[in-house]
Amino acid sequence: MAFEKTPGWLDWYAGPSRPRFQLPAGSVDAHCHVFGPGETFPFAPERKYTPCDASAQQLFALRDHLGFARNVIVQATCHGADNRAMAEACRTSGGKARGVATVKRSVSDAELQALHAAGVRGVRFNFVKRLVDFTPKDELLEIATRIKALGWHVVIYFEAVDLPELWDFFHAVHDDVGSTVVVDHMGRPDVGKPVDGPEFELFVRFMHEHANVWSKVSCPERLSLSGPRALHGEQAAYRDVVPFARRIVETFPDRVLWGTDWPHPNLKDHMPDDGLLVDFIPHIAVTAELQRKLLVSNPMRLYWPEEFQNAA
Ligand code: 0GY
Repeated sequence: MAFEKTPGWLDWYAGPSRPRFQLPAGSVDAHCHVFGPGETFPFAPERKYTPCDASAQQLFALRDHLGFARNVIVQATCHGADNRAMAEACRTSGGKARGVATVKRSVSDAELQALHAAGVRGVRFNFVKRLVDFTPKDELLEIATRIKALGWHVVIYFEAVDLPELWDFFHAVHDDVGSTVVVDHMGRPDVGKPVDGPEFELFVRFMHEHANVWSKVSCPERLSLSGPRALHGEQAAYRDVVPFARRIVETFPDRVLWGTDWPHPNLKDHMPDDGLLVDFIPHIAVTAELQRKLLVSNPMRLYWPEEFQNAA
């Protein structure tokens, strides 16, 4: 089935540079997606955008080019709760990819088992209003309880202004259900505000008060107001994101993950060179030890616990 991309859609960057930063051996790109291809895995009728195709083979080629060993493939909203593209990508990875699914209350135990066999280890609850329709909290709590039995965790995506309203629900998932909770992109802080201002302080407090909340310190290209160019003689692209990500990495070194976010859905202004994104990492994880935790031991502990001892 042929799909027409959302007008103005930016395709992923086809000629990424080779990073100058050498990733530690065994590094995991812990947040990326596959889109379709639409001919094989049609996009969901309820989607809010129609992307370009971005296949598993193209993702694995990028993985090898950048120097990653593994991927965690997160279900993108354009596929709704149809996890076939993501699950098939995990299956064809030869054990080098795990997945995070989106499921509905109606999912059967057999379907959950099949996703587990494919490599899925978490579900994603999305609260970004431009991406998804509302799902009742009792449905999400029911899903969280069911997937806990499989040893899976819950990935949450929300924007910073919505954290106060969502706090009690996240607290229930963490404390009542007992799930590990992984936050996408640091809860999308407004990096135009101070890193020690009330909004980001609330996110830091959220992590302090919940011992099993983790954060992806990903997506500088999505959060940055200063953009990809190094300005005013400073070296880091996306430099306004550095203090936010660095603070989380240094405060919670054992609960952070990093991912490219390839193929970068819904970017409006520019499409990042994934090689340059990798070169951002040493600005936010400034020692070899922090880099090893962020890129190897933390994602291995969460997604490949059976191999974690070898990676630690
Ligand atoms: C991301 C961010 C976005 C999109 C999705 O599943 C998705 O559609 O996650 C976004 O538009 O902010 O993590 O890829």
